[in-house]
Amino acid sequence: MSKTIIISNRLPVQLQISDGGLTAIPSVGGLATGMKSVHSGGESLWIGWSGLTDEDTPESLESEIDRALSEHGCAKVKLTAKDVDGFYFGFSNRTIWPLFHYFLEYTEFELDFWNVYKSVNQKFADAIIAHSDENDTIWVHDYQLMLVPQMVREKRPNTSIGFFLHIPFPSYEIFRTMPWREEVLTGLLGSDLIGFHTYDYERHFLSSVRRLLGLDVSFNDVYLDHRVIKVDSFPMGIDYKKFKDAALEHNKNKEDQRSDLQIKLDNHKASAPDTKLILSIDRLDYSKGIAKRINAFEYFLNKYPEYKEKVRLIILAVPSRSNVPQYQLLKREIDELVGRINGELSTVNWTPIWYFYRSLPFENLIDLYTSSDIAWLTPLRDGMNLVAKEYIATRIDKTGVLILSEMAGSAYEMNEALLINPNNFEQQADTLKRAITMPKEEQMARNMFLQNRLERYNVEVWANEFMNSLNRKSEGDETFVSQ
Ligand code: ADQ
Repeated sequence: MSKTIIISNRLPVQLQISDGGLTAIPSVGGLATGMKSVHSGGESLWIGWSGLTDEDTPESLESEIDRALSEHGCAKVKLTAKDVDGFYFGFSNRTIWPLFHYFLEYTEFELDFWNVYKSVNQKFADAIIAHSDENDTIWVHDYQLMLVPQMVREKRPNTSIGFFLHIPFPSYEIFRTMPWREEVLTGLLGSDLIGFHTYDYERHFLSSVRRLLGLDVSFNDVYLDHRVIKVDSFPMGIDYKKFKDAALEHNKNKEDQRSDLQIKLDNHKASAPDTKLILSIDRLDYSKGIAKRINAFEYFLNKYPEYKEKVRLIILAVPSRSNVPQYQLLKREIDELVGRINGELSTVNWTPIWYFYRSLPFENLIDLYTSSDIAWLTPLRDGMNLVAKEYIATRIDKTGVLILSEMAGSAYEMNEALLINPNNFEQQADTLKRAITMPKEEQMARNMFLQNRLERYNVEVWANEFMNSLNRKSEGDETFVSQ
């Protein structure tokens, strides 16, 4: 029986060794939840890195690891600590991530990183070949694995291969600065279908293919040798029902079932009922514009001092890539900014910013989403931004205001949000005021449209549309080849 093979850097479960035994922890985040509907039963296999390097893994545990992973429908790619350094912390997060998010000043073009990236992509491709046959459908995910489609194609010329990029694809002017640009494009073009979150990313990719490889491009088809590669946009949705149901459940919770965080939030509301809670949630990443957002908050309080003691900004930053120097610097910058602003503006009754630097359990995310009057998300660049969608899905009574950066992929689908340019402090200060004073009826009218769209175009629909398009594509190709 043919199956679907999903490939991503990380698996939906991460293994940890504690007291000599193994623990499997479910991965949080968009990709893991998004692919759940495809990764069901015995019809699919998910291949990725387990989170343990070879050096961390005693040989005696190898077969136990394989067994634990296979219980979750997964198989591992073995990586050494040097692989993880050069491939993940190196080329993926010091070259591709900053370049594709337009942070040229942070982008490092290191030949050593590139060589490890190539060899690790080959390890992933080899694992796919070992675990699949010609009839299986392969779905490769994200910027860490852009060479894998072509590497698999060389061994399996007729296999159906899809690729989805979760981050932006930058404009040609940015992309062409990379020394290995042709190899990356050729790697991706090993696919039959290449998916992006937005039409803009799709156009940028096609423009690079045309100008750098000189290939024929017609609408969204690329012609390469005897193959036609389809390029399309598939904006990723969320598990809408999961967030809505969690919020409904949360609202039913009795006094004694509340989390410590919810008790803190409720006490805050009781003691200052007129104070608006403004929420910001992101991985701690320079692309998310957290430092700028804090500066914009200070600007707002100076421009509209009447809102001092009437608003509170909650910042939840999830630790991320802390081995990369830029992330360490950013962490320090945010610590200092929050400290300075709280030091300068706090009063006996009021601290302007509550700052949490940690990953929170799902229940606490729901506490924050449901208790906040405003979600303020200002990435400088973001492939999609699922937090914006999750916030809206939890607003059961349809109140709440979403302020969202135009630079997030989700802004294309969320027109009823208040869209802002994160570099424009004047506009952000005015938009915050507008959000604080927005009548309930207007909030509800906007959120009704947003919720309807999110419910219809949920993550399951996203995954199915991609897979259907890939399947249609391979059926069509058979006709093309046989003519
Ligand atoms: P990310 O950059 O990680 O994803 P995002 O899309 O917002 O950004 O997803 C973050 C996920 O982490 C959300 O599902 C959120 O619930 C979860 N999360 C956030 N804070 C958390 C916390 N403190 N504790 C636990 N979980 C938390 C990348 C791209 C995005 C793209 C996604 C999916 O950068 O642009 O939207 O992939 O394609």
